Amino acid sequence: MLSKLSFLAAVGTAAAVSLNDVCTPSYVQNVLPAAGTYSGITIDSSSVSTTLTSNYTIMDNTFFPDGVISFCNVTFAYTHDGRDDVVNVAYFVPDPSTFTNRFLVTGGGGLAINSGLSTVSGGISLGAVSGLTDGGFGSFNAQEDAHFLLANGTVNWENAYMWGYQGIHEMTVLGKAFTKNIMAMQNATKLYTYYQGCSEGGRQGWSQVQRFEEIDGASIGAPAIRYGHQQINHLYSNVVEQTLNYFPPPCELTAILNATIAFCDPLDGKTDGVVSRTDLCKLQFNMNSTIGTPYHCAASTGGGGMMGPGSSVATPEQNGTVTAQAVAVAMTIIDGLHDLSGKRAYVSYQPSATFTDAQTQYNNITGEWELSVSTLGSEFVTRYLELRNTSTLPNLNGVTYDTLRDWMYELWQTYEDSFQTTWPDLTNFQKAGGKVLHFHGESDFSIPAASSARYFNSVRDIMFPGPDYNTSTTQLQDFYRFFLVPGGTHCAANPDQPNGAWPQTSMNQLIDWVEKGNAPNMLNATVAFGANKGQNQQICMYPLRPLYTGNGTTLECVYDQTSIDTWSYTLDSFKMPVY
Ligand SMILES: *[C@@H]1O[C@H](CO)[C@@H](O)[C@H](O)[C@H]1NC(C)=O
Ligand SMILES: *[C@@H]1O[C@H](CO)[C@@H](O)[C@H](O)[C@H]1NC(C)=O
Ligand SMILES: *[C@@H]1O[C@H](CO)[C@@H](O)[C@H](O)[C@H]1NC(C)=O
Ligand SMILES: *[C@@H]1O[C@H](CO)[C@@H](O)[C@H](O)[C@H]1NC(C)=O
Ligand SMILES: *[C@@H]1O[C@H](CO)[C@@H](O)[C@H](O)[C@H]1NC(C)=O
Ligand SMILES: *[C@@H]1O[C@H](CO)[C@@H](O)[C@H](O)[C@H]1NC(C)=O
Ligand SMILES: *[C@@H]1O[C@H](CO)[C@@H](O)[C@H](O)[C@H]1NC(C)=O
Ligand SMILES: *[C@@H]1O[C@H](CO)[C@@H](O)[C@H](O)[C@H]1NC(C)=O
Ligand SMILES: *[C@@H]1O[C@H](CO)[C@@H](O)[C@H](O)[C@H]1NC(C)=O
Ligand SMILES: *[C@@H]1O[C@H](CO)[C@@H](O)[C@H](O)[C@H]1NC(C)=O
Ligand SMILES: *[C@@H]1O[C@H](CO)[C@@H](O)[C@H](O)[C@H]1NC(C)=O
Ligand SMILES: *[C@@H]1O[C@H](CO)[C@@H](O)[C@H](O)[C@H]1NC(C)=O
Ligand SMILES: [Ca+2]
Repeated sequence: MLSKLSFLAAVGTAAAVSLNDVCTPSYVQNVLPAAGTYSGITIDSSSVSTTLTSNYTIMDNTFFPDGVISFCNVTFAYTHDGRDDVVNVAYFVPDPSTFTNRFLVTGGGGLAINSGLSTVSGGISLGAVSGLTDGGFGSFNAQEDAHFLLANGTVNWENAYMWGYQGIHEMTVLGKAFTKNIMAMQNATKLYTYYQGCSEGGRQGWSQVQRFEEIDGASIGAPAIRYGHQQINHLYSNVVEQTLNYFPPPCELTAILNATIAFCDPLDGKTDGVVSRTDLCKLQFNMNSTIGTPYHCAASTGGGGMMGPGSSVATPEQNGTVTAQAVAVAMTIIDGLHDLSGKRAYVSYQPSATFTDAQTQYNNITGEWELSVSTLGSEFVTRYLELRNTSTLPNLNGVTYDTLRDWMYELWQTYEDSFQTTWPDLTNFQKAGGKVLHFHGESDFSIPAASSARYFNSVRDIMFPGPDYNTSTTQLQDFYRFFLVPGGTHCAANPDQPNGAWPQTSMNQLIDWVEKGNAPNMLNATVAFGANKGQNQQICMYPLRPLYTGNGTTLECVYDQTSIDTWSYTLDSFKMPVY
């Protein structure tokens, strides 16, 4: 202890400690979090590793502007006392001369608990020590599902809770202590702690905001919250196809999508290929009008379908006209899951999102397009409900809309306290001064934009039940602001609507809010590709909606009750409230 303090005093007095100086195992061993920083956790100081990286280039990153950074990748392992496990954490340390008293917590995506360099690198460019964890899954690249079962029928619940919220929480608490030590911060100096993540990383962000007060500001994109509903919903498009007994060639659905974008683009007052008002699109576009539209897609040699990674089977030229059956499939998908008695069970994608879950596969023996069960959805039936070590369902025989509703209910109940992540009371976080900047691509094909709008409104209803809509919304926006990103797809700018801008600098705005009190009324966004790459656009704060006047020259954020109402759904297929 004495030697550690004198060591810190020594480095503290040095005029300048360089990145080179701190990037050694012996330096790091002296600045590890003190024993007892996290009750029940013991750090293995012999596990420390350090790797220096100079002049790493960030380019075309969805969530951070371009830049060149240098950093030290510090890793160490810890164990949970009484459990013979190993959890690895990594902290990416900027040059001490560029440190800004910030720590960035990062999450993963899909079934990964971290995103490697792609998110921490942006933290470095903001002068933050930036952390990630392996969740105890064996390595930084391990996927959670590979370790979810100890054997068929036996859940590794430790893994489940580490994934649900605990792993990132532990990494946060240890990382804050480590950051203060390695940067020789004075006790009184505030260490600003941020979170950034999208999709599963967005869910992981909410898991922290809902339970803990460690984070000062969270930038959360398209979170995979309401996990049970969300994951089973990936099977809904397939069940629609099966129920209506029509398996559209991918090109036919793309033709419907293209016609939807063409019709709905100008409804926002600006003809730019971007559907900035999917709500008006829902209200005004009748997909039946696309019946008879000719379509053509060239043959492919395999390795990926029209609408994302499909089977590797070579597909023939697709040439035809849009059928009434395909339109019925598309309309039923957009309408969202209802049980067999007609009660609504879940929300769906906005019109203008690609029909990715509906992807069919070509059978080169029969020459027909047929059902291709979404593995994103099926794994939650086989592994997470049936506890079988496989991610694929061979078919959906006997599966009805009621079956999907029941699967949602079972997953919700089973994982309510680990994965579901919809706790709507954020009072403790708010009281601690925390801020959330939440956004969602309006044309998201994987997590419905309406899912985020629903959670925003659930928090409003639970936290501010008394006041009227406008008043409660304003009270909520004091610490939690939500933005729909026009044209945006799943956690990214959208190649189908290339003139739409993506909020690449949301972290800067969050920092400005947390550290200077400048709450963002609009989100700053940048066009990611196409002829207008680099162009700046501003994004309206929900529930206000964009509307261009002056032939597309002037953006207004308007209050439109009819449009607001399209984002509200009664999920009366469930007796319990679905937040
Ligand atoms: C990093 O870039 C700087 C500025 O261009 C240069 O001076 C330095 O030598 C580079 N460092 C390494 C390790 O390449
Ligand atoms: C950080 O270092 C660890 C240990 O050497 C390594 O496994 C990991 O891949 C590194 N991370 C990155 C993003 O380079
Ligand atoms: C699950 O299957 C994978 C791939 O076949 C295998 O590597 C793994 O050991 C299995 N896990 C269990 C718990 O049986
Ligand atoms: C910082 O806080 C710790 C724990 O409260 C205390 O032991 C230590 O003496 C303080 N250091 C300084 C420099 O104030
Ligand atoms: C849909 O629109 C895209 C982008 O304009 C185009 O590349 C594609 O060929 C169109 N597909 C169909 C089937 O209309
Ligand atoms: C679309 O066409 C179907 C079949 O003709 C019909 O049942 C449905 O009401 C139509 N929908 C709209 C919105 O016009
Ligand atoms: C059918 O697809 C399979 C799998 O890609 C391939 O091996 C086979 O050659 C194809 N057969 C024909 C007739 O194209
Ligand atoms: C598509 O099919 C129609 C009708 O069979 C035919 O007239 C047209 O030439 C075909 N187009 C292409 C590009 O193959
Ligand atoms: C575990 O379940 C999978 C999927 O049902 C099956 O393929 C595998 O054989 C089972 N393993 C054992 C040891 O029973
Ligand atoms: C709510 O606020 C909007 C402006 O943001 C205003 O247009 C609307 O009239 C208000 N509604 C009520 C009921 O006050
Ligand atoms: C807003 O985005 C533009 C690019 O679209 C960028 O140049 C500018 O620095 C950003 N502003 C802030 C405050 O981050
Ligand atoms: C409106 O804007 C479009 C696209 O910039 C332009 O082609 C058109 O001439 C404009 N119309 C008027 C009436 O200014
Ligand atoms: Ca438009």
